[in-house]
Amino acid sequence: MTRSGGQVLVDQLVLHGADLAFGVPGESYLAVLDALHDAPLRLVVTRHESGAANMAEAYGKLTGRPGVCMVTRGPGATNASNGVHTAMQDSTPLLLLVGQIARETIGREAFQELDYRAVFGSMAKWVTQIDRAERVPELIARAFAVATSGRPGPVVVALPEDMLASEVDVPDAAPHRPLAGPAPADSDIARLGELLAQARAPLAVVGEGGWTAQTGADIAAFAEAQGIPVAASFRCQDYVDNASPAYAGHAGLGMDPALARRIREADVLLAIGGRLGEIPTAGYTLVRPGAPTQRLVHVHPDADEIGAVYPTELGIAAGLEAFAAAARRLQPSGAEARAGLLEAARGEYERNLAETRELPGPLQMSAVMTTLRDRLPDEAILTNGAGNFSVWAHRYYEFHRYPTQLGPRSGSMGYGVPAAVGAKAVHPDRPVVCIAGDGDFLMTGQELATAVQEELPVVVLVVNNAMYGTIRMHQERHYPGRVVGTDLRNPDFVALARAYGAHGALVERSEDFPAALDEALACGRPAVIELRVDPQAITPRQTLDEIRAAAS
Ligand SMILES: Cc1ncc(C[n+]2csc(CCOP(=O)(O)OP(=O)(O)O)c2C)c(N)n1
Ligand SMILES: [Mg+2]
Repeated sequence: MTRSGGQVLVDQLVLHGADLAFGVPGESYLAVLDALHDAPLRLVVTRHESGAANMAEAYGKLTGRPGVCMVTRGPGATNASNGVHTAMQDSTPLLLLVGQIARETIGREAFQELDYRAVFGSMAKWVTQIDRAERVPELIARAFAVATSGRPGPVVVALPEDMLASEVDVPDAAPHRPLAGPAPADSDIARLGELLAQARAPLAVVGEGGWTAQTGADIAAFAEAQGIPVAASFRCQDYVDNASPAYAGHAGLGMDPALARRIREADVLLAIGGRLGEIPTAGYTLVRPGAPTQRLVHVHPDADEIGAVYPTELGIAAGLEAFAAAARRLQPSGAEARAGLLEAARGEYERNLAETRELPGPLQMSAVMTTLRDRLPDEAILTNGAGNFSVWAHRYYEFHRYPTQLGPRSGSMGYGVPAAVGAKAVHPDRPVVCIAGDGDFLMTGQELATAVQEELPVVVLVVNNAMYGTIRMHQERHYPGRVVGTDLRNPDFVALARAYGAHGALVERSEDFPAALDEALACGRPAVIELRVDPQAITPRQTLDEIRAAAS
């Protein structure tokens, strides 16, 4: 029995477990679209390829399986590159399928021709092109394996259109079975016990790819028994239940100085997953590349990441779930000698959570976040893009379940709306709330049309301060009073939402937000709430004028 290359491809996606795909159609992959006509795989069609790629990225974060994104050659692929970059920085499994020009025209710079190995070479975990339809099962199986193994990441596969249209007789691949990742050696766990026995001020930092809810539960139990505070790496706040007595806060942008001090002064620093990158180390100042003052224990599923930036006292190349289970079984060692440490770190976290400063304007973002914290159930999913507005979300919201936070560790604006749409497609029964800035929202806000078309009732909060506020803040710090390129003259967000067929509401005072939120959550349609905030309220700690005065 023969099938088209496109049909073979779709059959492989389905047998490897894909139930959703996100994309913008193109004439370069008509045979794939045709195969989707009767496939048990829902295609969510977006209005821009960055929307599709970021929805697929969100799918990857939520399920641990590669999010599938389908785009056309040239401009379709370059538009999607934003999501590939985020998947790489965030260690998220992603499969970007690109319709490619016909094989016989390659190398002539034909219409929309690109060499994807070159374009995505430094952006993706692996890039390939499938030149013979007979090899689609083999190479798509490899794509699923590479995207999910070790440090998960994005894989890009170029698919020449004549290859997709050709008819072949080829068997399917075996369904992909994700690797559990190796268990840590007994000697490594014993050495960890020895290091902890001597530790007076240890701290664990959890983060990035390969996490599961079970990993989080085991790490919380381990940390509570051992008396080790746990910090969440940048935008990994849902990795451990924030109600755990061991949870000590978020090592992200706008980090609590008390937590920064604990990281800097830790005697044993236990990095569980993640890379201890630039953000959780406050620009590599809390942990020094080459010569950290902490005794570093780095646990990572990919041995290549261990020792890549910091020399380690103990490197453990292991699956995080296997490591967490072994750590939980470890006899507590040294916990009495550091009695009171958990309570002290926890106390700082709770103080930071409770402390709010009254900022200019009748709408306080801290009150908005407290309302969300009080009103949303534990399974609600929160998404955000990049901008100062996200600092309030990170500081004043609490997460209790993994995975419920979708934020770009790449720092890409425009992530929140597509991530929310993707999340709602995965979990239609859960509330999904996106927090966006006015600048951030308009980078991908057209995906509201996708939410309306696909009947995915997400709630988007647009924090409108009429500027690219983050950059204005940096401007005032470095070039006080010289404002260039950061003011925004915005559309009427409520009218814009309604034009899309969404619900729209404006909130200008803190006390009006709870009712507006309830209405948006209950309306059964995608909803936008514009939160009009005072431009002076630029961070939870300082106003714009204060930043300018301090710098002048
Ligand atoms: C795709 C992308 N472009 C540019 C930037 C640089 N950048 C970071 S924050 C920011 C401004 C964000 O403005 P807004 O969404 O209105 O949030 P605010 O800071 O005002 O709260 C910019 C331009 C970025 N991080 N990502
Ligand atoms: Mg803004």
